[in-house]
Parts: sequence; structure tokens; C-alpha cells
Amino acid sequence: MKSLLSRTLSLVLLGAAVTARAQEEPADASPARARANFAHTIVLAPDDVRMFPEGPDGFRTPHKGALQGRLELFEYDSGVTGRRRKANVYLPPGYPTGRKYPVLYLLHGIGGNHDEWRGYVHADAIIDNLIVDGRAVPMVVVMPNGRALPDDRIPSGNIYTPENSAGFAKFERDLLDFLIPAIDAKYSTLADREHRALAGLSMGGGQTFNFGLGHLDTFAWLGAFSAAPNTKPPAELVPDPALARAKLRLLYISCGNKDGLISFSQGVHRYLKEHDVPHVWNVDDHGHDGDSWAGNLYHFSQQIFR
Ligand code: FER
Repeated sequence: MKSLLSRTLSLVLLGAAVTARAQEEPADASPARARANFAHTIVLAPDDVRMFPEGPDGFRTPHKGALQGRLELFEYDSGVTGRRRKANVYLPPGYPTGRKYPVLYLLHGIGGNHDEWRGYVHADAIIDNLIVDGRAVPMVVVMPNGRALPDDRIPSGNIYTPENSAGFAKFERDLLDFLIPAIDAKYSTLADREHRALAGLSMGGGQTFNFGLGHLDTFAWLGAFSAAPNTKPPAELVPDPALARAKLRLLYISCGNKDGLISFSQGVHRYLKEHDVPHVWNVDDHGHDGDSWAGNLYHFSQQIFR
């Protein structure tokens, strides 16, 4: 029987490991990393280049010392998991003042939950600053738990299991049939595809490709950052390039040039290029980490809903 102290210590260490996960270099030889195979050889093509600069100094901390909008915890009932589920919701300054707002859904990575975008990347501060400065359209941001399992907590051991990955695939119906309707019922939203964006990091980037490109009637704006191996093969993602061309308002794809998972994003980019589907392809100088996700959220969120 573990003492309370050692149990608390293991929880703290586990928390640190999950946070540190994304900051490690691909060469890291931890057992979880080895199983996850982050150490693919990176081969860069001439067009795998940076499109946008780094975010300016302080772009991840609230300019006015505190958020001008606000965050709240949202709960909804899911017929997929049979449980009540949580999401963080960011509401812009002045919400609602008789207006309806577009909605961005932000999906986390394999070792995260509904707190990862807020706590690790500071998505709320990044978007709040941009709205306050008039550089992003005022929007509601929903940060759900993308692991649609009855127990949707971050697994306490190996996160690279088939069960954990399956939860991320099951989130498709949870998002479409339960979360989006619940958000549109509670908040003052513009509930059509033109005013709905989906973006995510890593497993959430793969979910964005899979669910977003698979449901162009639901989402017009997509952002896939450092997409993970859950990304479907490109020809399955975009079987009808003409339809994608007609429907997408923005398809923003990014990855770090030090990220061992870059081949998944490169594959989608190359297929889209061959089939003349317009998209943004931003290859920055980061690894599989929060600096890449913060910077790309900064650029993506300025381009949506316009
Ligand atoms: C894998 C490597 C990485 C994998 C998933 C990931 C499902 C996800 C990483 C993340 O979300 O940060 O082999 O397989």
C-alpha cells in the first residue's frame, strides 16, 4: 500500500511528465516515446517552409493583466460515453450584448484533456489578446475533452494504447451529435458551417483532418497543427477534391521541422497540392511542442470567420 505522500508524489511526477511530454525533443528515448515512434527520420522538401513569423513578444499572456473575456466550465450529456462530459468555454469581451458569435472548437493531444489548450498553450490569452486588439473576429472558443470514453481521464500509465486512441476516434459522434448541439443550445452562437471552425494539436490535429474534412457541411474552417498518426490517408480524407475546393474557407496545416510526426502533415499537404486544393502549409522551426501550437493558433485564429 503506497503512502499518501508517495501517491501524491507520483501524481505530481505524472503531471510533470505529461506536461513535459510535448516539450521533449523527438530523440527522447523514453519507453512511451519509443512505443509512439516519434523518432521518424525527417525529410524536408523545398516547399516545407515557414509562412508566418513567430508570435510577437507576450502574445501568450493577457495584455491587460487579465483576460478581458471570460472562461467557464461547460457540461453536457453524451450519448456516446453515457456520461456527463466537460469542456472549457471562452467567451469574448462583452458577450453576448445581443449578438451571435462564431465558434472555434479546439482539440487537444494524446496526453491532454479539456485543460491542455488553456493550461499548456494559453489559447484563451492568445485569442483574447487578438480580439481586444481587433485582430481576430470575436468568437466563442470551445475546448472539449476529445477522449470519448466513459472514463475520459488522462490514462495514468501508458497513453499510447489502442483504447486511448479509440477514444479519440469515438469523439467524432460525441462532437457532432452531442457537444455542438449542446453548445448551440446554451450559447449565443451562429450555428452554421460558415461560422464554425475546428482545429487541434497532434491527436486533435488528426481529429480535425478526419472529422473536419469528413463533415464539410458542419465546418468551413480547419486548422491541423502537428497532426498525429491518427490522420487518415490523404485520399480517404479528400476523396472529392472539387468538393473540398468548393466548401473549405480555410484549411490551415502546420508542423515543426523538428517534429518526428511531420510526415503525416507532409502527406496531406502533397496530396492537396497535387489535387489543387488551396491550403496554408506552415512549417515552423519547432518540434512537437507548445511553441508551435501557440504560434499557429495565433496565426490561424486571425484568419477565420472573415
Ligand atoms: C503516435 C505518436 C504520437 C500516436 C499518437 C501520437 C496514436 C500523438 C501525440 C500527441 O497527441 O501529442 O504513434 O499514435
